[in-house]
Amino acid sequence: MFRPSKPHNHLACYLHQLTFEELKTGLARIGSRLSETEAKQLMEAADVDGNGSIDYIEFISATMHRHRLERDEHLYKAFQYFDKDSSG
Ligand SMILES: [Ca+2]
Repeated sequence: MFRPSKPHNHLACYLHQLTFEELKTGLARIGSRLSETEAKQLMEAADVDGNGSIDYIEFISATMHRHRLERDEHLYKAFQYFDKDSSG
């Protein structure tokens, strides 16, 4: 069955919250070289309001402030993966 690769419900991206498990799973899936420790640091750095999950705004803010991370583009792809997961 044909399915569009890019749904245009961008609002869903803003509403979806990533847990640490989702973050790790997604990073591994795209072949990220971030270690468990680095993933946790990313999680803690990104979770600005400390509610234990990362929303899209926090995610983007983290990648903007943390240029030492390898590839922001990689991380953005990761978020897109998570979003696909959440819709299924
Ligand atoms: Ca948060």
